[in-house]
Amino acid sequence: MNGPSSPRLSVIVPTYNERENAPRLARHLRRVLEEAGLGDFEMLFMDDGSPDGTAAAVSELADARIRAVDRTGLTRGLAHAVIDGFGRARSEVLVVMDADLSHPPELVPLLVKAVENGSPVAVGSRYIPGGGSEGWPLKRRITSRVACWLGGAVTPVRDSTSGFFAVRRSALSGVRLDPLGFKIGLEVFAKARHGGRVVEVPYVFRDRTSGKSKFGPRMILAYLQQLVGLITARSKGGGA
Ligand SMILES: Nc1nc2c(ncn2[C@@H]2O[C@H](COP(=O)(O)OP(=O)(O)OP(=O)(O)O)[C@@H](O)[C@H]2O)c(=O)[nH]1
Ligand SMILES: [Mg+2]
Repeated sequence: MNGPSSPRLSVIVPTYNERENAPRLARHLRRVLEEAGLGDFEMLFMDDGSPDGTAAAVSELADARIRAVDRTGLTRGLAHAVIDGFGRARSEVLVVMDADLSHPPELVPLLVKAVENGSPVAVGSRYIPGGGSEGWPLKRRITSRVACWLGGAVTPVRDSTSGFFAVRRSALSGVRLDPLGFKIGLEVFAKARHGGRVVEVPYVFRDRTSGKSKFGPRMILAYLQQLVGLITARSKGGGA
């Protein structure tokens, strides 16, 4: 997959009804990457046929490095979209982030460089010194903390539910990722072959200012199911 014409990094962004946010993120991230000397990128917006026209809004940017992939007809869902993105991406360094600008584009060069410097996985982390979250109600903050604490059963990553990370493709080769629910990060942290070499880089999560959240009780249930799956796989000898 990785040939001489492959870009240096692939950024995979799952989107559903993010018409305002997705082009904004694309422009902002493009500037950050160019300024960091990482202009040789591709961005894949993995869209599940958003009725608000997200894919068309991304295509209007008319930059060959920025693509919207319309997944209409394929199984919908955040994890499905990201795993599909891993399959379509052409680079060795894969970055995953949300479209809603909760994940600061300025962190992406740090995550990429951590992976290029030998850490197979680099995670944007709210739960180490220097990290944090702004704008979330108490209920959401508690849910996130409990989810991360539970995630500790399968990975040493402190922000184990982070959806903002970079991973070396080779660390995923031969690894079967289950496309369950919302937390593809946890799946990657638990299963990628990183040998414990995981770097966490602090950032402050900011609640979305436009578009609607897709988080809900169903996501909590899916998370618990995912955890049980990961713990079972681990007890059978899988995982990093
Ligand atoms: N392709 C695809 N993307 C999705 C789906 N659900 C959510 N997303 C995207 O995944 C990212 C995370 O979803 P959010 O709704 O922001 O979830 P969250 O960050 O936990 O919740 P909030 O920050 O409260 O909105 C966003 O970029 C969404 O557009 C889906 O079913 N398919
Ligand atoms: Mg969000």
